[in-house]
Amino acid sequence: QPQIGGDPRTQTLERTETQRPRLWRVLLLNDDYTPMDFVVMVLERYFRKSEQDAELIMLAVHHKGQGVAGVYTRDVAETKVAQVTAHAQQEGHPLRVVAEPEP
Ligand code: TYC
Repeated sequence: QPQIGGDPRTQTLERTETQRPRLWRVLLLNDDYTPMDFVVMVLERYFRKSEQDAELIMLAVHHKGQGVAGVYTRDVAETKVAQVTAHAQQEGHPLRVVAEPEP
């Protein structure tokens, strides 16, 4: 429906479809020092994984170098990165966590 006011030569068209936001992967990166138990705890507490899933993901990161901890909208992904990085630093672990957009 045409809008009231504005430039009379243009009109705004309504679209009822909503766009889905781009999703971001939160990746855990392997290192030689962070204890396996700490990584499993992180996956359970911050990424809501079961103990079994957390152990599988941790081992996959340990062997392959990196792995997906979870997929979220950008704000949530960035918050996870900040929270986990802060927790790891508090415990003196060098764990690296990053977010990247899904292709
Ligand atoms: N490689 C670490 C170890 O042998 C364990 C580890 C797994 C560290 C996953 C980081 O993202 C990581 N203690």
